[in-house]
Amino acid sequence: MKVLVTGGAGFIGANFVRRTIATRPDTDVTVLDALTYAGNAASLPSDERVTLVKGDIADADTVDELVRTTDVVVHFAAESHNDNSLHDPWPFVQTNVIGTYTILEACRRHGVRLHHISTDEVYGDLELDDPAKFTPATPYNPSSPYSSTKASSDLLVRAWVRSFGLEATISNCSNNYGPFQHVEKFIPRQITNIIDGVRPKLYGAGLNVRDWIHVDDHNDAVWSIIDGGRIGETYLIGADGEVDNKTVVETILAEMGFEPDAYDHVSDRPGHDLRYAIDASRTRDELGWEPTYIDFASGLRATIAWYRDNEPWWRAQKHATELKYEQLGR
Ligand code: NAD
Ligand code: TDX
Repeated sequence: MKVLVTGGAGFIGANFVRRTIATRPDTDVTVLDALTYAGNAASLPSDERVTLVKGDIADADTVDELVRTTDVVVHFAAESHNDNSLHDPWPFVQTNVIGTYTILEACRRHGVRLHHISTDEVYGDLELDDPAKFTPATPYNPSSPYSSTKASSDLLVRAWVRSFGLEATISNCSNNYGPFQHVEKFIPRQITNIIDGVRPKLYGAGLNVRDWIHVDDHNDAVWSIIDGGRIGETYLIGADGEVDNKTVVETILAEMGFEPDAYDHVSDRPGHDLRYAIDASRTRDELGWEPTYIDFASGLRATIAWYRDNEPWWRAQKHATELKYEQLGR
């Protein structure tokens, strides 16, 4: 099988490529990635079954040629960071909306199967005491330029399935953690701050809840959907990993040998979503998928060890990332 992975030099995409090469000997991978600030060729395995093409998903000619010669497209490429979207929304509209449109048109032209990767943030947020979780029937209600452009891309995929008979599936996953995540994101930012002797930074009171899942569990679910998912369906992916941000920071500090209160509160993110929570029962019941990283603390411990052991991978990004945050006052 030939798989085209867009955004394969980013966090989740690179882990997907690594897992695919390790677990599916019959599959060759082509990565299409623009290598933006978030992409890193060094995240990819060196393997003759992996080819990296540097290019933009909104470039119709490049996309057409690659889609024409593949069996399935797994579409990860996106601008992915909420804080950046609040500072400058345009790249989010360009990549997440126009880029997805370009991928859809190429898949339509060549009759190629698409799996579209999306996020639980399309559903907006939940109250802390709401017993409900997001399901595939939850109405879309995105809050930020990031989540609204991801919601837009999902709606385009749904329309291409209905109107043009495109063979596509969608997954909406909760917050991922694990190796190769950019140091702008919450968990790697705090781990690398602590390594650098800087106190972790908690937005607002730190009561916001995220539903953490290990990136390998996400990617295993993606393969389950490609292998057995029903065309046109939306699958939610989550591992019942709800934790508030304050507890995450305290756990990281304790794991790294510091007092759990050795962090600072900084100004809150505008429009900050309060809580995300996924009901993944369709994905579990229909596809038999189960997460394997059940214990968040041990997954965090392994992630901390990875950042300690792989400083050359993240060091080059750290200074510029913290300069951006300084300008945002966070
Ligand atoms: P990331 O920012 O780490 O990686 C994105 C990758 O896409 C980078 O390699 C970047 O170079 C590439 N890219 C950006 N614009 C491009 C363009 N125009 N053309 C080609 N390549 C381009 O993001 P991530 O965290 O790995 O997220 C991957 C996908 O998963 C996104 O679609 C995101 O919405 C979704 N998602 C992420 C999470 C999470 O917790 N990180 C959770 C659910 C869903
Ligand atoms: O320094 C920080 N301090 C802090 O308290 C940072 C960077 C974040 N936070 C908070 C904000 C969020 O409540 O931590 C939480 C997680 O923040 P991010 O890592 O920026 O993730 P989030 O905004 O929840 O979005 C992530 O999950 C869903 C990904 O970035 C998205 O791509 C994905 O769709």
